Amino acid sequence: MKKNRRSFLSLGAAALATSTGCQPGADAAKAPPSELGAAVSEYGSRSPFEKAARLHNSPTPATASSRTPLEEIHGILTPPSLHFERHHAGVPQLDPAKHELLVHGLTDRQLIFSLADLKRLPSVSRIHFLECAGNSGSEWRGAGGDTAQRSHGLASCSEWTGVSVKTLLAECGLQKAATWVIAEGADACLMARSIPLEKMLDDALIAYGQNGEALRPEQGYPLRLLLPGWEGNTSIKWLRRLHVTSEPMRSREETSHYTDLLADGQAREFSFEMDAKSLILKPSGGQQLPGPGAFEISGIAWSGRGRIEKVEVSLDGGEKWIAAALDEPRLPKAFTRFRLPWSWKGADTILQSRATDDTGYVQPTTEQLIAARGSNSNYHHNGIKRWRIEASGKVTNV
Ligand SMILES: Nc1nc2c(c(=O)[nH]1)N[C@H]1C(S)=C(S)[C@@H](COP(=O)(O)O)O[C@H]1N2
Ligand SMILES: [Mo]
Repeated sequence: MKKNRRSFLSLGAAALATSTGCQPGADAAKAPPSELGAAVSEYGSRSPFEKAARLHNSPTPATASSRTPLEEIHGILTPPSLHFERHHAGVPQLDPAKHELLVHGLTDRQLIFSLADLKRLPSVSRIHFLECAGNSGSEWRGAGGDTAQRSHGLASCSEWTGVSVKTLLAECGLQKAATWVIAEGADACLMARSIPLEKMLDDALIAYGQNGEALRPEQGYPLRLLLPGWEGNTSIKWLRRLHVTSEPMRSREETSHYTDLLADGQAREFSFEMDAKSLILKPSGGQQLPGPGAFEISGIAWSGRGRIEKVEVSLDGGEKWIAAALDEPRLPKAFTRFRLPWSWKGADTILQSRATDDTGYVQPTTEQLIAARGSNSNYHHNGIKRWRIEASGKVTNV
């Protein structure tokens, strides 16, 4: 990997200039601007030249979702303003001074926490991706979107700050029979999911912070449950209740939705973990290469079961696989950025990437996935994504 990187850089300035099309800087020293710039501001804004935007497909709040423009994001963190959204009854406007979280059921004490109460408890900050189980669902039918945003944009990655659910449950005291926790939101659909107590005591968070500021209303302001690595639907937003029980409630969201219908008519239920996945973003569908020469292939990989160990890239339709360099830090259940220097000769090319996580799980092809699970489901598609570079430099969905 190191060797590849060196040879990319050792092309030398002159070679790089011709291979990437950049010009030597003859009259670079133009006169500096003489006018004053803008004044300081209380809350920042982006340059008017920057146009990255969420893509939304639905005008009604009840079925709304919007997608992160993954191909325009640098590094591994998603700006809150570009975090994907999925909500089933619109975004409620909750007053943080009035919002409360009730913890009850099989606990020694029934407790109500205000936001101020929660902020007095020890806080933790961790970087994790969040991905809707339906992300890249259209790939089951080979109808994947023409861009990375369209096919895979229901995934984002943030630093989340809040209180461990474990800390909270310790405050309440757990009874012996407790095995499940029903989490309920304060939006009009009363979104509820049954979560095994084991997960709650492992790495579940009650988050109030997102990338350094308060959660955005779209992400569940003022409080959300955050279940690292699990299907996004379980990370209940606008969280208002944790009901400790001894069995799952079998809510709409875990029976008619978010189950995976197999070829034999049986359904997988409680398919919580998001399996390892990767995606090449540069280049990716909808982009146009200016012409043959040096490029950096770059993308993201993630696994709901742990850390990304390896990402391999194939430049020839899957014959040969080359290990890509992985950016540090490689955090568990978080996006990991991979990179591979590449010299495109101008020929029609199929690009694809394959992730391996630290459990040894290898990202399958869509064909392997369908052989195992049929193609009835909309959920949990983590198959290898292929992009085609046409001889014209146009990048298209395969
Ligand atoms: N209360 C509530 N929580 C919810 C939802 C919702 O509609 N209401 N949508 C779920 C779904 S399907 C997903 S994928 C994630 C999306 O989180 P985000 O909008 O912050 O990206 O929130 C989950 N939590
Ligand atoms: Mo979702």
